Amino acid sequence: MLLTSSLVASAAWLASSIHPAQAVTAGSIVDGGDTTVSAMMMFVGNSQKVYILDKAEGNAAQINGHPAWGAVWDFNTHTSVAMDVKTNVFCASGMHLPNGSYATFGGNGAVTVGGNIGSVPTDGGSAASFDATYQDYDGRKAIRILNPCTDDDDFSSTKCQWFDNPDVLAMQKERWYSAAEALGDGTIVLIGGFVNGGYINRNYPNTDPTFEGGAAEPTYEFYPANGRTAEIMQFMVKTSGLNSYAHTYLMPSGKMLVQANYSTMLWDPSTNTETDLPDMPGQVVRVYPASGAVAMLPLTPANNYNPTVLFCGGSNMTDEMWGNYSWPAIDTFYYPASADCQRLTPEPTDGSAPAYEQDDDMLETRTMGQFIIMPNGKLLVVNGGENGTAGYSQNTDVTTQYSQMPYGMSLAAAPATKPAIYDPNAPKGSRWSNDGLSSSSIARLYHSSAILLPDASILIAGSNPNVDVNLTTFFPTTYKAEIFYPPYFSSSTRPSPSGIPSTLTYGGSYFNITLSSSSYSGSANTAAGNTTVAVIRPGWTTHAMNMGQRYLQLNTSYTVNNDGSIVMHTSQMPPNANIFQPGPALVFVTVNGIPSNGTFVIVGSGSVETQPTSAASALPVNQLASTDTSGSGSGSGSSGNNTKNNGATSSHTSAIVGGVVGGLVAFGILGALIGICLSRRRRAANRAPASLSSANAYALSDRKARVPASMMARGRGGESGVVESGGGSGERDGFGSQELSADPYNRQDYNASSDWNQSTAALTAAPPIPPYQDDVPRRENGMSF
Ligand SMILES: [Cu+2]
Repeated sequence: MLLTSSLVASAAWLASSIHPAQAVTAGSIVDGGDTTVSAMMMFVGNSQKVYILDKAEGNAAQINGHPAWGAVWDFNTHTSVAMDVKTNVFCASGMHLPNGSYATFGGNGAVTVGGNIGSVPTDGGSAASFDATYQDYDGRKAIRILNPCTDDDDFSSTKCQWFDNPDVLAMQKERWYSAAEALGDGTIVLIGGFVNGGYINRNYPNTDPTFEGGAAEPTYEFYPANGRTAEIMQFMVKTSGLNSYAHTYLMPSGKMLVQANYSTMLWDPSTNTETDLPDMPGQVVRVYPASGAVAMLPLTPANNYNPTVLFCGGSNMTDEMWGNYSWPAIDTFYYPASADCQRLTPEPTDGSAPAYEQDDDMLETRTMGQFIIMPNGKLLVVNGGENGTAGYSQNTDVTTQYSQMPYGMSLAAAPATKPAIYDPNAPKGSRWSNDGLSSSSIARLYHSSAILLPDASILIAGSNPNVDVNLTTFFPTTYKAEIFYPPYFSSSTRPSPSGIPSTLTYGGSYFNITLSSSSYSGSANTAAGNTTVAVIRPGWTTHAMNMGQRYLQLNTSYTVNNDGSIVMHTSQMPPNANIFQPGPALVFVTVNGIPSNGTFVIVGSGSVETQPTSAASALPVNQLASTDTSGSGSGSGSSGNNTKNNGATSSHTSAIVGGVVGGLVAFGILGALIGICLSRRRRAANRAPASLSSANAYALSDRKARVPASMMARGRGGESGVVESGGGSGERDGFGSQELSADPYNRQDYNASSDWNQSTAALTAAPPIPPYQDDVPRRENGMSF
């Protein structure tokens, strides 16, 4: 009898799962199939599809007669197919639009084999408009729009494909590694970036911090521009060098937190005025290529929706260590990343001055770690390395020959393969734990990515610290995806809420979500008090960032019925679109720490416009059942309590490990001299001959792992076979085949996917964008990116 009922419970979980039927183990990392292209960038389009972008490179997968650098991965089958992308999307930024479409911004010029400049040169030979071999177009100004489609749509139709035609729709400036953040009306702000790539965004010494001779783009601009022209952001000048992929978070006031180098400010996008905030303690750099893990903590009724941003890891390399556009001055792969974490509440409501607050160190040093906010309000950190930085290069100032580079082109080493979980509500000293979490066998270094899936698991993919596809180096071009199952997957059943609307408004009438008694186990009255409704935007992931990622817990009250069903009376969004910008999101209902599957919703009006708001309606008072019944759902997640009633269990193991790592960090902070000594010592250790099993062909999760001499001398991958075929394709014929002739976001018929079914009001068409002419000379393409 007991066996039978547990089988039934197991079957119920499988039926409610939107995966293929397979048992999953909490804390495990399992194969997620192949991504066709290396997943440098990803976003979740709907409940079926994850869209993936790579740089233009020599992927084996072909589409329309050239290597693919776009793909779509199916959540149900864990398989992917190539999608055509016209322009080189290398190191773009991206963001959702209010109607559920996604946009990507900028990238690289057209390249050919080996990352070399494509066959149709432009800009005096420093870039290319097209390459005949890879058939990629210049993507530096591109704005590409995708309307997510489902299997009910025709994927071969124009409306399901990337709109990618810079002749029609483009930014005013050439940008890669720009920041992107949405405003409260859904407008996207693009900030800064490189014109033509490089390791960091400066020459050294830094004599032209504004433009770097034309290689830096210190301006911001809007999409849709609606007549607004690009303007210089003074903060980009101040932070010159370490200012690409700036961390940007819109605040409730409408100002934006901007963090780059070790500086911080609040920026008013309506007036372009800046208010300095304190510097990052310890001068730890969090932006690319230090690439710390950064996220806004959950916005909750308890914190009155006032944002706090968490910065973890990155690098405390000093100014002279960073080098310039070409490469770092030190052997970064021997230099420990930072484990330091700081919190910042940029707009305190108690009258205090904004100040960084020391948080618990991560359990390990980590560069390129990234935060995924889970439905239970905890943050997963995943991916990255314990040593070094993002970027790749054929040499450094110290190791001048590529044949002597110990990890090929990778500027990071010692992959951090074990995720960890941060509980923002736990007492200080006990916020981090990796108890019960598995390690991956795949290194996820530069150009890897991760994102929350609608079933509350996490998709992990990518890694390619190489100029072009290289399958035989230490840290190869990676096509394998993995799925991480957080501890709440220990529950055999999940809440199955009904009544979640397809759109949420800013303020207005509350709605009811009903949970049947099979959605939880134990006391109904207790479960009701332990239920949260969260709106999560997983964001657009690249370079260890999830641009636009936000978590907002809605206000709720409850009525518990005597049949064990629970009605959650749920408020709409707070009546301020700056707190959670309009656009697509997932709604998760979490009971006793166990989340439901996410339901896709559109927050706001679906259009780029000042969002309609109304006052929040009062919620009914809580009503417990007079006869408390027990739910028929089985099991309860090891993650235990949710954000509302957090018990904050602390782990002795994590405290001990944290202490050890903390010691290492303190050592790292001693500065350049000791850091370099340490580097030399590690380099010597790394170069000592040793045997290495084939299963561990790189220094996986052990920064002291040794690399055999036989693996140190390697050919220059991807440099052979450069094709320089000539110009006939420079006519941009490829674009002519696209029928759309206007900004696709502004087309009413464009966003008609059955999954969204969201009407899209027409926008005022943006005025024609004048061609941008830079007066300053361009630099040659750098070696490092
Ligand atoms: Cu990149």
